[in-house]
Amino acid sequence: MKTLTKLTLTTALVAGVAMPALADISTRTITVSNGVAESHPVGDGVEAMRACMTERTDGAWTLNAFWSSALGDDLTATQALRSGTQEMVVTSSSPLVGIEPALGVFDLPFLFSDADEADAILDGDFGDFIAERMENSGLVNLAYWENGFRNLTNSVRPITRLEDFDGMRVRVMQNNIFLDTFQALGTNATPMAFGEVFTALETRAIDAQENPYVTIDTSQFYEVQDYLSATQHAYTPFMVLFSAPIFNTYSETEQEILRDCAVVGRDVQRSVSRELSDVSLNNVQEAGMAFNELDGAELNRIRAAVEGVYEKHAESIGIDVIDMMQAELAKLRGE
Ligand code: TK8
Repeated sequence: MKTLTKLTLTTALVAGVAMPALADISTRTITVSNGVAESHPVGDGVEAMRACMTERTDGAWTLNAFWSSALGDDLTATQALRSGTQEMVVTSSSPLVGIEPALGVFDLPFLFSDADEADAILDGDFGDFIAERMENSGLVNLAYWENGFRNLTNSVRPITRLEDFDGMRVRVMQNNIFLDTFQALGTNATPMAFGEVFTALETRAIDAQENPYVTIDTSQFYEVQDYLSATQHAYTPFMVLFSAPIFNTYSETEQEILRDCAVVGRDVQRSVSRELSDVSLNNVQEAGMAFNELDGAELNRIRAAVEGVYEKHAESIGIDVIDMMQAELAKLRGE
């Protein structure tokens, strides 16, 4: 009797009678990895994306998430996407400049003045242009999520003026623009994958690192760092990347579900990120970090010290890319 029912159902499915709306949706397990902890707003974004997928596929898809670099760092995971051995990663754009040099534009110091500006650029023509470039490298960018404005933490002294950076051993992302920015500030900068940062701070192999408040909080850097200074020196995006070799085997309906659900996740992720930012700033101070802001005149001196980074990297990023970014920003600023 059981076999008969199954047979009937199979026949109906093959004939396209049953569940016509789901006809081009297969059962799939999608792996997504990230370097941050699940309590980071990326966790909320992934959860929203999962709920969206479950609804749209009627439960045919499973989204398996791995946190805290459990599957390796951002760059390793991204290479796995390119070779088709992993579906998805939520990664900072910065470690991927070796794959797509144009991404370096997002690493330029003091580029965006606020989150609205970042959203407008990332969700507009410029973001689309970068996404198209990624496809040449076997990567489909489903959406831009928020990493955020970055701030320096260290175990030596509060950064209140330009001279305070002097000689500090700072971890930077694996990215030449960050490396040069921090060298220009007088620090001893070392590129390192995110997953190694906590231990390097704990063992005092390095003195400092820079990340948004939510990351300093959710990765518990307050346990191994004493000072937090609001340098706000760069805004870096997260990219929700999907493996192009795998994406190309999905039906059009499935591709649309991926894109739509990444945008659903984006809206949740960004709003949680912005709500949590102040909470995190408060948390890390309660955990013992000394927080300071920098006065305008000092911030101007810091900006002036890193100005040369733009010119030094213009050619490798692409002069056309930087011009396009500047033109878009001028438009947004009504200049
Ligand atoms: C997490 C990283 C991290 C980034 C960094 O995988 O490396 O400092 O800001 O959040 O992408």
